[in-house]
Amino acid sequence: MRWNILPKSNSEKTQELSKALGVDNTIANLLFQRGITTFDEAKYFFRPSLKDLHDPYLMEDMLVAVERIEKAIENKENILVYGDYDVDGTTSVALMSSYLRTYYPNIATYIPDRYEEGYGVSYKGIDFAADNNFSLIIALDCGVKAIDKVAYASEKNIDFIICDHHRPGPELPKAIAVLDPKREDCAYPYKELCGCGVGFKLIQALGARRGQTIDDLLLYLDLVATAIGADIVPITGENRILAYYGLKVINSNPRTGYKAILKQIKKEVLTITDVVFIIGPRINAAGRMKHGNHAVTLLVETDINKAAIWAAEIEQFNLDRREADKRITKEALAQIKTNKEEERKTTVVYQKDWHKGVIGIVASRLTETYYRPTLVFTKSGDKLAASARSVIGFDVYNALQECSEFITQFGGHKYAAGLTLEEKNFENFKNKFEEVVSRTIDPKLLQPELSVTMEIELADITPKFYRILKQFAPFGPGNPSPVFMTQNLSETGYGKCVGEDKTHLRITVKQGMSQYVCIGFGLGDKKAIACSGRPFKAAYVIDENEWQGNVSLQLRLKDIKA
Ligand SMILES: [Mn+2]
Repeated sequence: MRWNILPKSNSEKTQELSKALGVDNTIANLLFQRGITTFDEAKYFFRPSLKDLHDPYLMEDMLVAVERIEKAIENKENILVYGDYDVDGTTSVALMSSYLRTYYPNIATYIPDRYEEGYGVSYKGIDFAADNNFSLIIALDCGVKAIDKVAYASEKNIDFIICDHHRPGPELPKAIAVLDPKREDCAYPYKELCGCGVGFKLIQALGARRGQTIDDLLLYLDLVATAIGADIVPITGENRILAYYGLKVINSNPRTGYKAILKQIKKEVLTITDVVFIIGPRINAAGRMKHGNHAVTLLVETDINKAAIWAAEIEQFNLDRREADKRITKEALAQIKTNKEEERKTTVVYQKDWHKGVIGIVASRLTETYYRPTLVFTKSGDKLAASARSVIGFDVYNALQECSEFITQFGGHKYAAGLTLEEKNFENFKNKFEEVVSRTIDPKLLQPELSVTMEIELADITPKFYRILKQFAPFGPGNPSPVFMTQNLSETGYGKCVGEDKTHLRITVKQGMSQYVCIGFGLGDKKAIACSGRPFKAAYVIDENEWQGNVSLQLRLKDIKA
């Protein structure tokens, strides 16, 4: 791994900040790296406050959206809450439908089928609305580009309110309201909300007209925090406040569906990372293995006994997903080996019976072994379908565009894309993709990079230091968990490989008077470096380890080098 050590600022300003806050220079530096340079900014960061949430009416079209929903309720219209099958979509639908149902019964939900209808607003969904006498659709986490579909609905006398966070095209759909902070004409001060976040702003606006305050809406923040984590939006500004309070809800009194999920998991306090890796995959598994509706059903259920049944169902989808994911990854790795493709610049694998719902996850996994642009194909109808994943810094969407002569259809963005092609074009495509990537990729991008926040000495890790560090959470894009680096470490002599297949490394590092236990997941092959008797350097995250009720600090190793 390449270590990229972020620059450290030693200006007078960091010293001023460290004095003003009463923290050491390392903490002041960590704040500076995050753009926090004054006492007030530090206060906003360390003490997230619901009072700092923005007025929802600053969002373009908000008032029209609220008035249309109020009119629908007055006229006893049927309202269809529509959203995608992923975590952001299903949590959005659960949020909006459960909020509206607290005072209006004629609400139904609709999640498109991942395989039959695909991503976004579908004609089938609109037909469903028309056939069942719905006259208003609230679309969440999708719709900002659904120009033709909104027009089609309009012909059938169905109005649309769109709550999206994707970048709009040159033209907006002719909906009653298009709520999207990324609209160029939208003055909303924070642009990085997720779909569920935009939905939350709409219920905040609806609530304000009914005399509700933010305290009345806190119970919806468990959903918002989950969507923020799973949709990989920056955890900065308003998102950080929503995630912070959402985690509090999850850890104190979450909705019944969460209680049912968490009952099956032994974990006392969930961090945002836990939410992403424990709750996220379970919600997603419904859409991948069966149908996203199952996730919504669980998220809106208020009866604990019923919720337990839905949660068990979802647990099974997740187990199936995990098994498929493991098996397919193994088969794909074997394919790369058998075909002796280790030296290529791309990974392109295909097997006709791989589950379409997990090929994206498998593509991500394969990049852990062969760090290069990756495509995983399976058979879909009479065509082949693939999920693409890239490496940091390389635009796989552009690369696919250059191969378009062999592709039937493709879409996506810089790091993830999907495509279909004719089976007869597979080999040509595979060769062309390899040719394009080899020609255009900067070779250094093919080595994974580790972003190191700062170099410190082990003696810098004091209880106070760690206590403040914890208050940097919740971590995520825009506010990464700090990775530290320390040089001149020695190992105390009991280092060993641990875990079922001995792939993890457990060592104790020492520098001067300080020593810490370290765990390095997947770093078993670095034992020789650590235990050579010569000094080495390590990059790590500081972590808490709880064992038999005792909490101690440990270092979670990211990498070590001689
Ligand atoms: Mn989204």
